[in-house]
Amino acid sequence: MDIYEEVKSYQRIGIGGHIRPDGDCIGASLGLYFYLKKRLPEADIFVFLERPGNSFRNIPGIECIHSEEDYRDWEAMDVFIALDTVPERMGAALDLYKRAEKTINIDHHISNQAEDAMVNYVVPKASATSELIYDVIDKSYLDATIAQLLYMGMAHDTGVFHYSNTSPKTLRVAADLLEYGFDFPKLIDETFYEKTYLQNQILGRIILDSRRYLDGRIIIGAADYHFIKTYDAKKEDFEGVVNQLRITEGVECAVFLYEKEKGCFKCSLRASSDLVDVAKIAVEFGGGGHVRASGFDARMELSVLEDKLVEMISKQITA
Ligand SMILES: [Mn+2]
Repeated sequence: MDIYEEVKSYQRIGIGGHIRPDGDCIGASLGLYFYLKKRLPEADIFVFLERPGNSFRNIPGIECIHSEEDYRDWEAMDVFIALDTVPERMGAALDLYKRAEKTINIDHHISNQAEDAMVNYVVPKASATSELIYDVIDKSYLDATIAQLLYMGMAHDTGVFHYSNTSPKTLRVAADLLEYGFDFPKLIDETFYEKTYLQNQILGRIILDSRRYLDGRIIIGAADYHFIKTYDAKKEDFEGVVNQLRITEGVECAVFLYEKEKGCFKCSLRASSDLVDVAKIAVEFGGGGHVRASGFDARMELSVLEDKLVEMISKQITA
């Protein structure tokens, strides 16, 4: 796909991603935004994402993002590019996506069936949607701004280039992006590693109270409504918790349950080995994701949900 060819004849171009945008979603959206602005200076280009977390405060273009809760009054886009998401997970921007004359979908999620948009570029083996943006742009327009955004997206979705989705191509693309010169240690420290004191406190508490099953091959941590209220914590205060659980010795599958509203849990799953396909589990609950990282929402009692997950994961591990 050549994204410029797909959108060059349109005036109003919308770019959007999934709710609770992560580093890849933000990097891909803003990277593509700066690329298209360069190639189509006369076009009206908009980025629609829920407000990114505070750790992204210093990245280029962060102030250009529209985070309105309702777009029904907006004039329709001519073309809408959905990144790193299926339409259902786009939140308020779904309205603009639906009203657009042309829709384009670029994603690396295996659960994306690639039939929703008019033009689809879905490559599950790609490490990140940001890696796919690199594929669809003319490299002669790359600059330090675009490069650092795509690099950030790839770094986030690969756990800074160490998850199994990191391919030789991922590293070649990252190497090429580094050629443009930007402060990558600061970028990755600030957007990926840095934690607030509260985040560290919460992480400690959740690990202290975590539970292990199947001889320690499954670990589950949870933050119920009371916990969240006690610490006056926000969803971003729990970032990285599930990965910390996952790297516990002997763990094949880690689960983090977060009661986002009373009675409704957001569930994050991570697998350390090929014995568990966590995408399969998430899909059964109406969620999605990748073989080793997935998520879903469930309205269920914590103990019931936990038992159910332990049963499903155990079945896969011992199959
Ligand atoms: Mn992604």
